[in-house]
Amino acid sequence: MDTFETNLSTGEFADNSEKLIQHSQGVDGILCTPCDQIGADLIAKLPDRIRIISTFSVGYEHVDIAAAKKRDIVVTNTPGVLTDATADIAMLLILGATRRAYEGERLIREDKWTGWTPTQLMGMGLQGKRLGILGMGRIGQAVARRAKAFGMDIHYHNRRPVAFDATYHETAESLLMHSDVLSLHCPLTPETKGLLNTQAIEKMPQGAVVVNTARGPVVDDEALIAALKSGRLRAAGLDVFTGEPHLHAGYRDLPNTFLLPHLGSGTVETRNAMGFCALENLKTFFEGKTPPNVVV
Ligand code: 8YV
Repeated sequence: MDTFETNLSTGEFADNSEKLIQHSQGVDGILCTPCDQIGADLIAKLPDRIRIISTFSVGYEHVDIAAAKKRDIVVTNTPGVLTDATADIAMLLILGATRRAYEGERLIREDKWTGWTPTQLMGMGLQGKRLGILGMGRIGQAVARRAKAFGMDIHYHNRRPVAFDATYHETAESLLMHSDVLSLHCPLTPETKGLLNTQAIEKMPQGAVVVNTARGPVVDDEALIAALKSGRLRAAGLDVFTGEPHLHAGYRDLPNTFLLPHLGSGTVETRNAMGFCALENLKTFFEGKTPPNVVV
């Protein structure tokens, strides 16, 4: 099997489709990441012999699935192996945002801590608070399991109810109304793009917290920043951003944001497992079998 060189670190390939096409000459399959934008235009220009696109990620919004299908190109992803690592980061964001971790860190690093006081940097406790999970797939459920151990009351919205002991909301609107902390776990689709906009935020309880480990564009940045600035929302914990790595500068200026550079799956164990999973998809395909994680 020939191989395809991919950029595993930055968004360099996002506007570099010429390089992708150039590298895909003479090979049969592509191993990519969400940094590689593989849209319909690019797929149309790929050599005929390309038969599979294996993405090193669970999300596959960067590949135009309809265009791949049209050309009979198989698309595979790496679900399952990054569930726990991503759920851990969601909990870190929930804790970091509610307990004001960034503000505390900054006090220490800037040497501005003048000593313990009874009311210093008081955060929001999780016990008995409602965690709203938007998208109750593998990762959503793993977050729910963890949050239960923190005493949270779990609510969720999903296209269909799942076998999980939590309160199901038929609409996203109802979930928003009942979320003291909202954690996003839906895929990025035309339906979910900009889902958390001003109108949606207005439905949330005063002083609620938003956490995003899904995809940046699910959130309307201007709306979230305005709500964080005004105090309508208490805090946000974000691991993903629109236009990564160039996030909206407004997030950096706010004390009530806890920000991470897309670390959801960033453990040695998980990235290794993702790599093996992506390779297994390629290997089984070229052995003439159906790969374990076919999207198309
Ligand atoms: C990956 C992710 O680390 O798998 C996904 O969809 O968002 C991340 O956890 C990233 O996509 C790099 O491949």
